[in-house]
Amino acid sequence: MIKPDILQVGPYPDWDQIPLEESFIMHKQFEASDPKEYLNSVGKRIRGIATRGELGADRAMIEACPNLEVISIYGVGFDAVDLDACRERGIRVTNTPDVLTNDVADLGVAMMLAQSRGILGAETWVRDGSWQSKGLYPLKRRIWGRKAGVLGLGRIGYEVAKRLAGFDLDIAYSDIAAKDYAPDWTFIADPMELAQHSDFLFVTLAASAKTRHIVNKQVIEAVGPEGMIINISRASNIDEAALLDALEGGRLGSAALDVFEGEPALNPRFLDLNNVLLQPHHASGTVETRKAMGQLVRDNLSAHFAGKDLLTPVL
Ligand code: 8YV
Repeated sequence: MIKPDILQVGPYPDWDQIPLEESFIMHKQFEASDPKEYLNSVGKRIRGIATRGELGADRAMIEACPNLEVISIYGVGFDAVDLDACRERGIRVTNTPDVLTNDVADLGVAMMLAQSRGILGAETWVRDGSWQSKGLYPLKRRIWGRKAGVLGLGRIGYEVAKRLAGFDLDIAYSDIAAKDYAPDWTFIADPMELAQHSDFLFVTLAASAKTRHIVNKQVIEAVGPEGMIINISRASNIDEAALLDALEGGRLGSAALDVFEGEPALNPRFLDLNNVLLQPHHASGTVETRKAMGQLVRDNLSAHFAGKDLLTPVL
């Protein structure tokens, strides 16, 4: 069988790269010195794109590949893929839901715990000798018994809330409508009211043009000087400039963030703040989950080229 030509937008671990190359001709755009020129040179051959959640595929990339049939995303988020451009051309799109849900939820809760209890600062306190020279570490805030708000009770939000229930937090959530699978948690439709209610606001909703800056200045300030915002979704869900202003001005207590506008570069204002926990977009970054994601990327591509049903279609 002739191997289909696939445009590869970003690198994968060897355990994915090797099997990908066994089944497909991989064109590694990310290795090209001039990615645009590279795309123009291989575009006509390309029948599939393998990309990552945060890298996506924009209209220019899709248009440069006139024979494109399928885009397989290594990630659950499809906000960086131009779905309109895909619809116009009948291009199929797949992602990797479910396999990463628990790890993303784990990291969100771990970030809340780490930030609330000052775990990173406490580690430094031991290592730099402050424990001996200065004495006891400054007191931090408890999490149990306090109020959590989950903005977006989809797969990931649900797993976050389930974990928080295990930590004895009082749980409320916002979504388009109340969920019958969440009878024990309080539904608060309005994100602003949810923020007012919450000591910890978890941002777990899938990003789209509609959710851009859903966490705006008012929502951020409603969480307040004692509150924390945890973002394990996409940076675009929060007005980052307003977030920085509120963190700098003490109108928001703290934040724990796995995602940033323009990542991996980030606004240098974050680096001067000691009330924010910064993580390098690695919520799904465990060996087990990444292997499952890579397998699903390949299985979706193989299914498409074998004329079978896609395993996890977006479009
Ligand atoms: C990944 C993601 O970190 O699932 C997503 O949408 O952004 C993440 O799981 C990313 O796609 C890996 O590069």
